[in-house]
Amino acid sequence: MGASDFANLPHIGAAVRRKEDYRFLTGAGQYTDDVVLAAQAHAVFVRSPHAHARINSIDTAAAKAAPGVLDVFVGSQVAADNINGLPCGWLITSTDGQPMKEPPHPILAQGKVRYVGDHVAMVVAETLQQARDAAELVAVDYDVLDAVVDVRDAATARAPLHDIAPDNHCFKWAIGDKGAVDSVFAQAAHITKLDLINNRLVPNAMEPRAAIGSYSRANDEYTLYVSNQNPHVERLLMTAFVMGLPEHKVRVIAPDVGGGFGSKIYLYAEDVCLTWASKKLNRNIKWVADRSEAFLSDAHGRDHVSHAEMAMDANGKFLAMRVHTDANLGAYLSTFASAVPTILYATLLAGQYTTPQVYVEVDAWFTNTAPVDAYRGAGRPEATYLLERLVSRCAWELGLSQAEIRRRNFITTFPYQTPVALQYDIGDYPACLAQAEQLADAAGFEARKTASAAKGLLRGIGYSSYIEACGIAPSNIAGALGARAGLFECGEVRVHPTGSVTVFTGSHSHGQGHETTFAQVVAARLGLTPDQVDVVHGDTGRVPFGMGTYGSRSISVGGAAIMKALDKIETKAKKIAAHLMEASDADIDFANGEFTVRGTDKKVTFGQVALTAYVPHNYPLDKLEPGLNETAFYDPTNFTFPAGTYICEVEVDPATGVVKVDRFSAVDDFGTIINPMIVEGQVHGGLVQGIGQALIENCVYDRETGQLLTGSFMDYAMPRADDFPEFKLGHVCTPCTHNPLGTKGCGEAGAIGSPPAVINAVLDALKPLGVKDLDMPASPARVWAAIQQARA
Ligand code: MCN
Repeated sequence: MGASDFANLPHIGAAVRRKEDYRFLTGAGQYTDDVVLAAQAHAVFVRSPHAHARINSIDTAAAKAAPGVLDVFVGSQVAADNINGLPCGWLITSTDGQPMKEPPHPILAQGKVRYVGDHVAMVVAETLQQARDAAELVAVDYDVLDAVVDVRDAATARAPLHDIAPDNHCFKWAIGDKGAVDSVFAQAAHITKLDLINNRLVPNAMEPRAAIGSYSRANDEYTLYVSNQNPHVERLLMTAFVMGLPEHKVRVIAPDVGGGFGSKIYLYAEDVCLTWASKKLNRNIKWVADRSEAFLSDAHGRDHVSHAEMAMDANGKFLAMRVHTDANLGAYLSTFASAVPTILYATLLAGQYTTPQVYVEVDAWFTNTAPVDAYRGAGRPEATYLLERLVSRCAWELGLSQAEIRRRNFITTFPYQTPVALQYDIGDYPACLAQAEQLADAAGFEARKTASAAKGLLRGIGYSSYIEACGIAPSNIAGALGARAGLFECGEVRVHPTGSVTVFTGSHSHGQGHETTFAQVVAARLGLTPDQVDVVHGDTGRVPFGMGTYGSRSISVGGAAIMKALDKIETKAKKIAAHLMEASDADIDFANGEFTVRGTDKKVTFGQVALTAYVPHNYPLDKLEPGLNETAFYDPTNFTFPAGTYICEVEVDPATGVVKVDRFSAVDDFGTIINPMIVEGQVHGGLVQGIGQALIENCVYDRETGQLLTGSFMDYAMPRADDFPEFKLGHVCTPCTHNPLGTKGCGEAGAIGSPPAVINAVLDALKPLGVKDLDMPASPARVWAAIQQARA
């Protein structure tokens, strides 16, 4: 079935209410902490209070003797059991001929701690309170070392973190033709330059990380319940790389998960510790992070320092771009960390524009901070922020409008090969910009600006035209870019005798509504209602295989795997229908849940075929197996490329520096939309995170001591509903050309496109005062200081 036929099926494009919401809204969700196993003990982790220190000794005697304590574990015990460190550097290699530095990332610290919150010991006790009390009794003798937290200080730090990286440098990665770019720059009519920082963020899922390790002596099997987006990969990493266990002896269950935003796609040390210790103690062991632990030990996001330059002709046509980025990796190389500032970042820096030459160089550094890895958008928000800030600055320097410079440079013919490896299959960027300007009433901006001025306020308008690569998978493309492993997705469709269906998917839903949208896809294909389709995910014991959810890949890769399984179901079901109607397979048509014999009025329903598959009657066993159950794996040929234009309007109070987002319009192209209500919710969520980054969210470590200064919601500001106007959303639809649904991912777009729109708006407002630059977050203090500096 082609993507255009698919888009016209019933249930596709329908705002079906989320099936999963009944259990969430009635308190019937089952999160990891809701799982209570027999004789469950509790773990508490002793964490480093220092950013960088040598461990002289760890004395666990008093803790072990404390009431209720079952045991206290330290790094040497883990190592003695041949448990390896966490896998790192999974995806990319250096491009400068030097090997990427892949220092060990021990499950529990060995000899040294490298960030505040690093795992030192695990206490297991009968109750949580007993474990907490005992953790206080673990005495660790540290020699405190100098710490470095800012990527700009990494190379000159006095005490390097890892022996194998004496200058704290992890890898260099470059893409594009440097020679060609430099020669264009040498002759360009105009060059615009920009230095900028992409601020570090803490993911802050509503449900903090949690896990339960469980071991069954009866069959020598482990079960790990874990709040994770990626259960099969978690199992693969844990068995193949860390614990050396046969995979079939470990079951990973990620039940309901209260948000992940990318921070739950990796294997964490706690998960390994709990699994390992469950056998040692022959007990089920639960650990639930408290919010402070989450701040300290969840992988953080972003943290880039970049310099960018655009070479243009006199008409503002982009000729070449060059970028240098220093990426902060934190204390260890987290599982996907090397992919974030490389494949997922540099390859997107061509944006929506025809810039013929782009060269990007990335240096990645270790610092005494929590590891940095994927966070909603992972690399693509950093690329969009840099490029869209640069483009608006180009416009201002050339005296063009933010819309005009974009229009002059938009790609308009497809497929389009960028100079940084990607081939965009389809899009309509001018249409997105035009619709966004309409929604935003861009024409009325000047009048609103005058009205704001009358109130003593400054009004600014900011544009951002983003593109992202979603549907993270294409093994061939990822491999060509240096990835060590490809990605795909798996789906199984099990038709039951009564004609209802269970779908088993390797995608994981932790807020995205897959139980509804995937059911819509199956119902549309088989002529059922979404209620007749149940979706199972998040359990390696039930789902054949999976690569999980991140990179807005689920509908376009996971959904496509299900479509492939449905193709197989349809082929087999047609054979059964042919048998029932005594016709040839080739003469059977299937539509709206009915099989018909072409040119006759003979028909049988999907339900009749399903029943026959399991209750065969005169079945042609020589040609057909009973059952109606198919599995498929799907590895796409390309990414999907959602794109859009966002326009933000702000009012700034020059007396206080307070920025108010007054209007925000977002037009996206997600190809075919399965469920517009869910997509709208995804965009809202992304926008809130992106605008949060632009205005208030900021993870700050003390530059001297390496202490996390923003370690709670008292200091790390989260956006709230009343910080936002009602978003105006619009859509352009150019269906993806290479997946059977025509979909493009929508889960990250809002977080990717919005930060530069906001900052461009703030800078536009402050232009009359002479403010040219501002880093995120544009907090009142920062904006006020920038105004004072410009006035001075
Ligand atoms: N969808 C649709 N039509 C489209 C595209 C998507 O109806 N053209 C639907 C999908 O069927 C799915 C939802 O929209 O129900 C999101 O789909 P998709 O864009 O494929 O993204 P994923 O499901 O792979 O979700 C991942 C993405 C990412 S990478 C992050 S980070 C993120 C996000 O989704 N984290 C989230 N959204 C989140 N939402 C919540 N509530 N919690 C998180 O942790």
